[in-house]
Amino acid sequence: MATAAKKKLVQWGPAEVKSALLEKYPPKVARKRAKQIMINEAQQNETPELTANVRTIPGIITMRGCTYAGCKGVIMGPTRDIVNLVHGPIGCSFYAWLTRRNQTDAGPDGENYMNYCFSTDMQEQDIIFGGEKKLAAAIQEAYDLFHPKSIAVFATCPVGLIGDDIHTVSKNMKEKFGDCNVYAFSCEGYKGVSQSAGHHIANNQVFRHLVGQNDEVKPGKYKINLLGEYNIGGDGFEIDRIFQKCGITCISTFSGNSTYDQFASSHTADLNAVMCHRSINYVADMMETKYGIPWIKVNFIGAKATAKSLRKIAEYFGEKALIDRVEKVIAEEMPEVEAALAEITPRTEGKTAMMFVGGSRAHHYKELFDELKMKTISAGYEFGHQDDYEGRQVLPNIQLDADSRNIEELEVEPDKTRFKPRKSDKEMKALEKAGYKFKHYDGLAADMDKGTLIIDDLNQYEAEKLVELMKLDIFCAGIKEKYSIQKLGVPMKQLHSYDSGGPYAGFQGAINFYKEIDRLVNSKVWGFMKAPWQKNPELSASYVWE
Ligand code: CFM
Repeated sequence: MATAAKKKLVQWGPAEVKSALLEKYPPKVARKRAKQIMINEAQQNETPELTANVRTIPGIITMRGCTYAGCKGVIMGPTRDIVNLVHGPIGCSFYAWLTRRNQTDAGPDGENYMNYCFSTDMQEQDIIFGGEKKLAAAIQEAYDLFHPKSIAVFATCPVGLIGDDIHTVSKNMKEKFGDCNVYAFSCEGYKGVSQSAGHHIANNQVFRHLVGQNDEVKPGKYKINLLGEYNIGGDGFEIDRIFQKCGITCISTFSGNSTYDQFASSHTADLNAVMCHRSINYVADMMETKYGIPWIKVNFIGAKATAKSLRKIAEYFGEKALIDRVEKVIAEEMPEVEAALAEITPRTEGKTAMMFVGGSRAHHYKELFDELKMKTISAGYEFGHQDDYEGRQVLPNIQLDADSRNIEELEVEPDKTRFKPRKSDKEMKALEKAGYKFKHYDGLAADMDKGTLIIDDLNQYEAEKLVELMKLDIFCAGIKEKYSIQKLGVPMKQLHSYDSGGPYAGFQGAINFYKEIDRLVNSKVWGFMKAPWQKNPELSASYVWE
């Protein structure tokens, strides 16, 4: 144990690692990248230190996706009874078809279009002469075949370039049908610097066309919406199980295992619990302004975090019956979690991890590694904003660039008839006085140890360099990174798709995760791999003109 631990020790200090990452870049690129690599001080800054949500430097192999992916794939992808029709070349649909592992339960009505791939299949002649007629025909065809409640249309890059008016086409079809809500998303892939812009575009249209469409009051007590939970690998099923056990009514999940009606009646809930801050904070803010629903940040990744989030929800409602029931559920669920940890942590303690995922999981999954007594030595997001790294207190000091201004900000006002404060001013103040925080998120940096490296928009080159320099025990990212990391002799866990595993949320999910990580970090197979830099310590080359 002692010699193994010695061998694994981080041999380089963070400042040395940072300069080694930048060493090979041309000076201009190095200057830009330096601003996106932060040696963590774990301070709560008022002004952001790390640069984020900026364009990837051309030529760099980023881990990011496009704006269309963030809108069509991420926010709208898990909605089972809305036909998601892509206006564009077939590749955009094909490569987005069932690649994100959001699961769904087709429910008693059986209405589920998630396994279909709807596309207008744009051809050259549509690019030259315009594709609006083809889009109208495709909407008609989907309607005739399925009679869905709703059809969502998504723009791909060429649509914006040729100027097809997808909004007018959708509006006309909606009027023509009368019983099917049709609306469109201007989420062309190039619209923003990453998929994050697609989240914002999707949030705006979901708010405009879906939220508030059904005023019917749903049965149940303690009504919440869970925002930013996408049921990857069945996470949402585990969270729903826990909610049901606690007697908490989840009116709507945005958007794991969701239905049209859930969005339509989400404004009848009394609390918005936000899981993924990055992708859905816009909806939370807009619902608060328009309907008076407060929002809190929660996290159901990690057993302790799950317990904490449940207690936070119970405290908000403040009724003894709920508080007691939540405690009872936690007391019932935790022994199995603790037994698994007691068995596994002796084998995982002291091991090191790195996580580079989307815009919130690098933070959430740190909870699970903490529970395994593993150390997260470096982490970052593909497309997080500065508030996701350093906390929402930096929001007033974030300088908006042209790319961010390009994304529409909706003007929202309190609804004349439906705005209703869920708690009186006095009640809200009392909760805040007792330490309760609304509209609050501390971000990743606050939870990372001092001296760890926080890196935004990590790229292929830097990922390999980090592994070489820091000799870690497990690397977490996505499919694009998986095999290049494994070839370096380091186990790799996909935290987007979970490598066909999961769920990892809630209590049962935490146990699944502990077992999986135990298998990965303690497998001997990785020791047999030889990374290129182990075989040939340095490759040298020269340019032909040199
Ligand atoms: Fe939110 Fe997500 Fe994430 Fe995200 Fe995503 Fe995802 Fe992700 Mo992949 S919504 S930001 S755009 S938690 S698909 S379920 S895993 S990058 S960290």
